[in-house]
Amino acid sequence: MDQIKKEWWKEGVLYQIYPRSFKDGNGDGVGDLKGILEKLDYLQDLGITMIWLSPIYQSPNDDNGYDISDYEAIMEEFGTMKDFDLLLIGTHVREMKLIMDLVVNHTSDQHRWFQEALKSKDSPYRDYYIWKSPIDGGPPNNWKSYFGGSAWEYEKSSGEYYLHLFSKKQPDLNWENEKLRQDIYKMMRFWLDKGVDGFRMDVIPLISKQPEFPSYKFEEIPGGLSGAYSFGPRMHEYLQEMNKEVLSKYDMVSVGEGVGVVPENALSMVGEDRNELNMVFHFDHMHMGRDDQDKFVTVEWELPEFKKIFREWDQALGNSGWGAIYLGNHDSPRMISKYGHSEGFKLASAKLLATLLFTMRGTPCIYNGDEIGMTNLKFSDINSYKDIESLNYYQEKIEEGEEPQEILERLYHQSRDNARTPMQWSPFKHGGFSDAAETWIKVNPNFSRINVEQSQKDQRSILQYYKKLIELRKTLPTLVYGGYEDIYPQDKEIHAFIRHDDDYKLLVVLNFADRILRFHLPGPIKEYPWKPIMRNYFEPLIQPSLGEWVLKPYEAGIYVLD
Ligand code: TEU
Ligand code: CA
Repeated sequence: MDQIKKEWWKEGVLYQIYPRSFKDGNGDGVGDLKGILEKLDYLQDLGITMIWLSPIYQSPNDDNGYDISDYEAIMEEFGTMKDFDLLLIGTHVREMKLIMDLVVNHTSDQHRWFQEALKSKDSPYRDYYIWKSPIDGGPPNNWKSYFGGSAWEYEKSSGEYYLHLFSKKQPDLNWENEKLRQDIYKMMRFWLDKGVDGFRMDVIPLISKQPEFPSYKFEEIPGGLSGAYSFGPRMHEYLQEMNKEVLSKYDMVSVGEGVGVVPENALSMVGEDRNELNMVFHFDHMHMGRDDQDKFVTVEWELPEFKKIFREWDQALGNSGWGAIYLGNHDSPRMISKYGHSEGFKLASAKLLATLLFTMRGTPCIYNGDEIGMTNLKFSDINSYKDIESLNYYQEKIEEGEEPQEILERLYHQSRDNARTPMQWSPFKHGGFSDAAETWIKVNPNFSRINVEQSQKDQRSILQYYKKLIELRKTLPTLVYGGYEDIYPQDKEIHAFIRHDDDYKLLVVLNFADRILRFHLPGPIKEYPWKPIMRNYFEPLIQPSLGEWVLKPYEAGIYVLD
């Protein structure tokens, strides 16, 4: 097996910050850069080596910063470029890296380029976007927006439609235009020359569209919209050009948000020999547990499916690609509410999920708040929701005659706002997030018992367990570069796998059930003496006879072959 190339971004631990909700440094109820600067010691103490900031650029916030109106200015609510420079220095002096969110599939409709494009069909910026004439008096094809409705918006002064795969205030950029691409690369250099250490690339597989803009039978395409819109004919060409002109010239990391990426095509984007991107976030486990045709409808998921996804992805990326391992982000429900047990076995299940996160092969990514066990929040009315995707969905379903309570129940389980309630720092006002009268979105009332301050005092907290896991991963390269072997693939309740290299053979055993289970080590390894390195329970492991274990509900353990 050829040796995996060692890289700082493979050995590190990534932490995603949603700036709007992380910490309010100036008392206006909205998170900002000053607030993040205040918390850098917290992140360093946790053991974080790389911070990924969701977009902080100037934006009208139609999609909370994923609609950028000026790539080289800081969003007013978040602070100034000086605040950013201080944050970058603060990150670097603590020997952490700063990764920005690059959103170049689309801009805000308030971006200068789009405003210029609107002025005339002859504007040099007209072709920075995708315009089509009506067909039979309507949109040029049946493309749908991820946020509901058509992906085409009619612009009456020119009598043409423009494309927006997301909100109509997020017009798609035309990557066919060489000048546009050069302007994007120039902007990327602006940030990299400031010392930024990498980019998370928002929906990057969508940048190349099928030139004929054909209508799609979305229901017949695996992956639906993402399957149809991603990996277009020139995507690799664009990424290789970006790599040649920008990425390859800096000591940086590029991680693609891989909408539409599947095990079969992943290496074509992140294989070392491809000179495109370094690593990828895939979605297969995140799309588990929700209906393929309606993401807000929750469906049951089975552990063998979850294990199969991780096994297939580990095999697909193998030794020449690399993945980010995550269970939560700003677009999904809180991981403990989705995969764990946010009531009875909250502590054990949160630590079990963390054990998985830090023992898989791939760069672990913590989403802010998951390290203290933050949960979904049940809003009682639609006015508490802020996310455009959720609000559009609610409106669409009301118009279809659905009951408000039924729709709100779905939002409770699947809305992106679940992950966007303010970070809970203390048991005091607004969870220590802000001292403003009002926060931009409600704080989860459970901040009184789920908060950083409490977690720091309690040696048995989820936070302390994360710290130990991160420390363990940093001391055991086997957990970073070692091989991965699922030894219990079919079991519906237990996930057990081996991580191995020339130095160690490690066994990870995770009981995903909320009850006591007997576990029999399979085959040859049952005779081995396995010594526990770390477990999420403090009582001793029950091994009545070698090879058979008794696992408590949500018991997780990492063992070394003695
Ligand atoms: O999300 C892209 C993406 O994964 C969507 O297809 C996702 O399914 C969406 O959140 C609907 O569930 C990225 C950003 O992470 C997201 O916050 C932005 O809203 C979106 O792109 C547009 O920039
Ligand atoms: Ca603020």
